[in-house]
Amino acid sequence: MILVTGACGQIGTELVKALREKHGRDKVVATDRHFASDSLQETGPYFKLDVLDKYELENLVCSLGITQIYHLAAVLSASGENNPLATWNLNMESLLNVLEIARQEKLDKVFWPSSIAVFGPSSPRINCPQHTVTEPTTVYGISKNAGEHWCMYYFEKFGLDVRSLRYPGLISYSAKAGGGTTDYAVDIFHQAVAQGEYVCFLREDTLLPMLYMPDAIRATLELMDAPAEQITVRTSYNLAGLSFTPAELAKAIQTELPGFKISYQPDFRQTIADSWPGSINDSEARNHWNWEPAYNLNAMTADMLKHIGPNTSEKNG
Ligand code: VAH
Repeated sequence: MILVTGACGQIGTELVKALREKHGRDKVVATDRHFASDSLQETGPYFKLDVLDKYELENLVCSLGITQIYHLAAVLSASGENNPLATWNLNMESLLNVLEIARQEKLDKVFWPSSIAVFGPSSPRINCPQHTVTEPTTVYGISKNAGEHWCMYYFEKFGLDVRSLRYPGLISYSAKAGGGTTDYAVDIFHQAVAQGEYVCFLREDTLLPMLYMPDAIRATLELMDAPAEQITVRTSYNLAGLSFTPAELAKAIQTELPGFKISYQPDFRQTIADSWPGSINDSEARNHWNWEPAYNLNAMTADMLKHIGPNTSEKNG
């Protein structure tokens, strides 16, 4: 029996769907601090849950016979800077609640998302390796960096099978991204279809590592299905898909929507983006559990526009 926290978020919305398809709708319990979106409630069990309430979480785990937890609830990089201590508290206390309950109840597995936000200005900018300097400059990145070491501690000290991925910026069409620095790469599609133009909050040449959500979900399921002995990185695996700049993404959109226009008004999120690597080396994930992304920039762009807007060929007249 699987429990997902943060089920209403950008990853959670897709991961609950994929887990329910894989394991059966009643084997996956979705939870979030919000009331559920209809689709989540229609497709299986849902509970409103505050992940900071350890007692409530433990009750749910024990009463439902949970054996795995996917703990997604967190505050992201941009929102996190508005309230640093509340971000640290939610991101860390909730993870420690999950790790402690998983240890005490001897759960089979835990998944926890980290991020390329654990890297900072002193990390290699291009092809950033798995093992290198991690000096994050956001509270989100600091919490993910610390969380990775807590995950490794619970694996080494208590034998808890907790696994993690350093997601790059994730792009999806079904749930709006919320509070991230890479959100421009989601918003741009909605604006391109709705308005035919987009004002980007990052500079046109800002290279960032990204991944299309179908690839991210598949990577998560493949990581969790791999034999434990193959998972030798117990902080969090680098994961890469594609890297591009806003200008390159706009160009890809223009091949489908020729009239689309972009302009640039960098804001505070530029400083965050500039602190992150432009591309990631994920050779450990490829070698340890056969990771391989499927979507390139053009395939992702075509699929996003196919799902977000009216048929683009009609739109082009
Ligand atoms: C953010 N989408 O922008 C997240 C992600 C690498 C970035 O972790 O905060």
